[in-house]
Amino acid sequence: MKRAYKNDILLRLFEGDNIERPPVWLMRQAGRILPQYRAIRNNLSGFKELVETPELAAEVTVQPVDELGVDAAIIFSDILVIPEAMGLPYELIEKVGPRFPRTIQSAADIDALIEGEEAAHELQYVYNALDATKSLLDDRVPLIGFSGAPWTLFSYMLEGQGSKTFSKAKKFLYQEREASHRLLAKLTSTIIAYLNQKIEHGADVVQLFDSWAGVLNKPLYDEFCLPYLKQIIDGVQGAPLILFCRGAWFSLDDLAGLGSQALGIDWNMSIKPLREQVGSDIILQGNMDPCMLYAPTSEIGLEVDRICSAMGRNHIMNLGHGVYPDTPLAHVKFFVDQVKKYRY
Ligand code: 1CP
Repeated sequence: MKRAYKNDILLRLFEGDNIERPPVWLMRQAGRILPQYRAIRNNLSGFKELVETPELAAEVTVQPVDELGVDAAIIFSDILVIPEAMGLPYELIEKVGPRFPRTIQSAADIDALIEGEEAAHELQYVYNALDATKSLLDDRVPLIGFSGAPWTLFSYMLEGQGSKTFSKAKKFLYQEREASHRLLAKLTSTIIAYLNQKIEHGADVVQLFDSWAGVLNKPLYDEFCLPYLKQIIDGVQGAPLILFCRGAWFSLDDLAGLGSQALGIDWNMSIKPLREQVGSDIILQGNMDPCMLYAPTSEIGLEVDRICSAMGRNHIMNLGHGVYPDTPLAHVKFFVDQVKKYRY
């Protein structure tokens, strides 16, 4: 059943209403920038305890709604819960980042992973966090659920951590083509089951993060990404989907044609040629440079207005990637308020 929200501007956009301004939220708004988040986080054994404790995950999910006045909440979790559910556990090392103690080395490692509904069933703590968030939100704003895209998760499972070049993961694509497809297919079936469960548990919109799309090129993206993204878009039912493929400017035409309701855009893409390329019907999300939030507020204001008017209607205001942890909170609030004052 559709729920009525006190602030439903994001959902009205997806329903095709003529809204008066773009909805606004920030990638990585939960955690990182808020002192309230740090206060909760500092009392815990670590990041994983927060992610795996539904009441606490719900609390930090709702913090940016209270503190920043954003038009949507995004569930506090991480993309790396999926590899873990499939049989490859991750650790989060303080001040360093995520690490996989074991990585995928061979086709046999891929065969050992579970997938689909069975893997998604392992993520009950995420669904419980959605349930807890929905009651804490009390119908104030819609809730966004998310997943990493197959290629981005594949790259962490091969590399064991972040990388500048992702050359181990790319080498596997070139050397172990069949095994690569098997892993991407297993990830795809898991992502579909997982996102559908999130929607069952109250996610109103879902976003797919293909954060490392930009290390590939068109032939690799065509072969190893687009078919799986298409399967996910077709298989996820009951909520609009935002597809954020960072750096995938080489495949924009294809991405716009996959059937998602919205495309996330990073700040390296110019709005005018992009709008001409993808047309005015698809919703675009983004694309302010997160670094711009360090600028004086007068300049942030001008940049918000410039982006909103260049995008035109069918736009969700956001950054072109996640907000940086040391961004001044007052500037983040200014950014949100400026969008809320904008009128078409
Ligand atoms: O509290 C801490 O110290 C841990 C830092 C942290 C946080 C706050 C990590 C580890 N993950 C998160 C939360 C998180 N991750 C959210 C929360 C909801 C939100 O507010 O948006 C989301 C959506 C993610 C998604 C995520 N995790 C992505 C995709 C988005 C992106 O930024 O491109 C990626 C690539 C990750 C992996 C990851 N998890 C954590 C870190 C530091 C990283 C990046 C590692 C790297 O490659 O360097």
